Amino acid sequence: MDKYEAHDYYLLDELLSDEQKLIRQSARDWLKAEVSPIIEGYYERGEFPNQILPGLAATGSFGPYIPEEYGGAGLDQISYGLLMQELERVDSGVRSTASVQSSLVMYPIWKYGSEEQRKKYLPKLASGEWMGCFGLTEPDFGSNPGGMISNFKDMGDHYLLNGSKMWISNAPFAQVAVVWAKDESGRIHGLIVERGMEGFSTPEMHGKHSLRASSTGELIFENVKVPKENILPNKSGLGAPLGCLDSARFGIAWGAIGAALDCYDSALRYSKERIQFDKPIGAFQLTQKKLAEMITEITKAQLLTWRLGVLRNEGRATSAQISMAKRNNVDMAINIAREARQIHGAMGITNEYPCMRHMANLESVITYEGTHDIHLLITGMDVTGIPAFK
Ligand code: TGC
Ligand code: FAD
Repeated sequence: MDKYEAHDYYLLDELLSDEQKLIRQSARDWLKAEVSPIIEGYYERGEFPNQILPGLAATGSFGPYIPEEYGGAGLDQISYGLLMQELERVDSGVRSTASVQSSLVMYPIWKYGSEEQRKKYLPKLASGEWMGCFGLTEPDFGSNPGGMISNFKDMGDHYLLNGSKMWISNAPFAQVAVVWAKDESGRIHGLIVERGMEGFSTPEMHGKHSLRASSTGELIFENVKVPKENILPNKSGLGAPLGCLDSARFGIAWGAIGAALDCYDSALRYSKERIQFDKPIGAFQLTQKKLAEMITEITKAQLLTWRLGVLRNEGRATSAQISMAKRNNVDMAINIAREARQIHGAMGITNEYPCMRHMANLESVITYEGTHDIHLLITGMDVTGIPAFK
């Protein structure tokens, strides 16, 4: 049974609207009833629970901020953040699926797509009838996506796409892929590639010790004929995919707090129940130090993301501010998962408690959407004005 209780040490709920709290509560109730009971099994088997897709869509998690005219929920950025927090409280893989669908597939179609593309794809993506994936990373170009070699040629009545992408969330079951590739002049564009196009395949990647309840694959393009109307017309260059990453990284900054809260909540409860040396382990100063530091770090992260949400609602959040929150909050969450696992002793390594699963998941989260060190360098560049990537 999912005994999770939310923790709000600085009464930040007072800063939320009734609508934001309602959206969060509905998602929490649905997740407790439908996803918590099954997630460990799917994680162990290394499968994504496909049957939860309609429920995820009903919570508004697919395109929370996409306007209602395109099938989205038309919510503000803080609501989006709260939804990602609830999803990641249960599992980072579940949040990943929603992040990719919303920020990496629906967002570019909404922001950079034509009106025809918006009408064709967004409602089906919002309802979960179609799932999408986002192909930026290549086998030899991870942190440095600008070096990508996937490319397309203008053949007159269509584009001819060649190349490959690796580590792509949702790829094995997605109907639609937003793929970033270079034109003949070397400029990066987004193309919408659909399952069934000849020469396009999506083999699943196996052997992950992390994010096991999320499906990850490759995208392979062998002379794929992409119709000309499938290019995203309104933005090109590396800034286009990086703009999508801003939205996804914002969601991760909120989501990581969910994983941290779940670990803290479990450790706090366990520390009051587990007796050693005739006392609950929560009575020992060393356990209290761990718990006190956890709730302090969670509270700081909650404040950071709340302010970031306000700035994003006002259109004032910078990419570097989002980077800082992604790096800080994921690092905070992974450290809390490790400490919480220790408070559970040997039981902490079992699937009766969520800490080890969160800890393993967060190893992916600290790497994808820009590694911890890349985000550190983004902050370094922002404060000095000097890029240190190359
Ligand atoms: P650089 O020269 O700095 O920038 C190129 C152009 O992009 C602009 N730009 C941005 N635009 C919007 N948002 C941002 N965050 C931006 N950052 C940069 C920049 O102004 C420039 O524009 P212009 O007009 O001057 O051309 O590029 P660089 O090649 O030096 O690279 C910079 C760096 C290292 C920060 C960037 O490449 C980077 O962020 N690398 C990390 C790669 C990454 O995050 N990949 C994520 C793949 S997707 C994923 O992981 C999904 S996980 C999904 C899940 O399951 O949740
Ligand atoms: P590399 O870039 O090879 O980095 C290796 C190490 O070198 C890292 O520690 C890095 O910080 C360090 N490093 C690299 N460059 C520098 C530098 N200039 N200075 C200092 N240190 C540096 N990508 C997608 O496009 N779509 C997806 O849906 C997607 N989903 C993913 C799902 C999972 C489970 C995972 C694990 C990854 C996913 N990714 C996806 C890929 C992810 O974005 C990349 O793994 C990430 O950007 C890092 O690239 P890399 O793994 O090639 O590491």
